[in-house]
Amino acid sequence: MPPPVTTDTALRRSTLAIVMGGGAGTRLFPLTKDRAKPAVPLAGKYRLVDIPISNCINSGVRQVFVLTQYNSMSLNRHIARTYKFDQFTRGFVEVLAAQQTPDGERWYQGTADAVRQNLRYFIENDYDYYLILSGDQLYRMDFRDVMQQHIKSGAELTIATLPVNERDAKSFGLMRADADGQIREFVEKPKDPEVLKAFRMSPETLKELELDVDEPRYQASMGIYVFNRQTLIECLDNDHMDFGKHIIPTAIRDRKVFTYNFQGYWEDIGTIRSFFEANLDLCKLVPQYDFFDSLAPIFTHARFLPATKINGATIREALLSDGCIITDAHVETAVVGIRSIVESGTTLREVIIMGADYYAGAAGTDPGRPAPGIGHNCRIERTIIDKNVHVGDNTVITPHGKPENMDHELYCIRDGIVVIPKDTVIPAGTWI
Ligand code: ADQ
Ligand code: ADP
Repeated sequence: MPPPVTTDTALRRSTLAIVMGGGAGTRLFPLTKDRAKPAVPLAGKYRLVDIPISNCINSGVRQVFVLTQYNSMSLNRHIARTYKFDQFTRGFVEVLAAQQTPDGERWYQGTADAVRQNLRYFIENDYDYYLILSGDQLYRMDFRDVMQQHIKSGAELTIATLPVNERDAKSFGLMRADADGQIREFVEKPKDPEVLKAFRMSPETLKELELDVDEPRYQASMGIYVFNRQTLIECLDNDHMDFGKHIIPTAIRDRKVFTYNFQGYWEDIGTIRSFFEANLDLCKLVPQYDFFDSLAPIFTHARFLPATKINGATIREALLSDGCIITDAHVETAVVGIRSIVESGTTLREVIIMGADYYAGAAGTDPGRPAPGIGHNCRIERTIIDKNVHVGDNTVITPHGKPENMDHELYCIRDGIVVIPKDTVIPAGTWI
């Protein structure tokens, strides 16, 4: 029986959120070379982890653990500086890194293993519900709706789902549910076309969701789960490593597992390509994701940076963060991160510059190291430039004419997008 929680406040207090902060971090490499995945900068001034945490705070859930494979300075610093609650709210956001556990220095072997290794912290308090979230998705969801539905349906486990198309279906957990939402079948990332076909959504469901009945769609797991306390404990009482591969398929056979149908913008941003595209989409006239929603704001570290200064430039469809100086440059479809310096004669087109942690000459900086920023007369296209990168004058960076994927001392190319790792110095006149 689910516990008799009725009021919103009681519900929020009895819910613990667990953000899955990433495994080995290979898919976003080299952005994860020196930092944990949740600390990867997003949209000029945020970090990936700000999305799930802000969704929690906006839903009243203020008890959050972030599970990450390794501790990075920037993640701990960001969380410590950003998420502070007063003593009346019982709120906290804490990072649990794999290497820190006293059970031995064991990396998490998968998502379920990560939760299992930290289970003692999660059951320490009398939480009734566990909200398990992914750390690399761009979306806005009111978890109060999910929780209310979870309780109303009498589910032991609820999985948030959304319809996906045929091309994407293979990379998701897919399911088939009854009319009342109980999941009867589940398959994780099916490769066999026959299996895939069996999971197509029915024309009736497509009509209900106001979707084109002629286009095949599949009901996909968003990797967002609500577990009842006892269900989580029992589901992890084995040595299964992954939620998608093991825990969920087993639970569906033995327990009441329901779907929560989400409708709205949702994007997985866990690969270089999807991360790049989701960032650039934010530059469009009307982006799909709304950072301007003041009722459910996305929180981040409040910095005391000056307003951006523009000394003459042409700027089209760009996000400019605080503390930048742009001089006579052409910036088109670009995300310009905090403290970015862009010098005259430079063109940026389809570019993410993550900005810098400091300005030239800041106390403690190495005077011999060229300052972060983009020099004069550069041309940069389809590139992600990580933080604190110096790009010398007259540099050209473009993926055109190069392999889709490659590694070089100064840069990597992933899915046709050039990535310049954090702290790189690109000498003047370089042609990439
Ligand atoms: P994936 O995202 O491919 O599929 P997974 O690699 O398990 O599954 O990652 C889920 C989340 O956990 C991601 O945010 C990831 O960064 C994080 N994570 C992975 N390994 C981790 C570890 N060892 N420690 C901490 N965090 C870790 C899942 C489901 C599918 C569903 C998709 C939706 O398995 O069924 O369709 O999410 O994106
Ligand atoms: P932010 O959220 O502003 O990106 P970070 O935690 O990444 O914060 O780091 C920004 C702060 O870190 C700066 O205000 C600066 O004090 C300090 N910092 C980080 N790296 C350096 C560096 N190489 N030199 C000087 N200061 C640095």
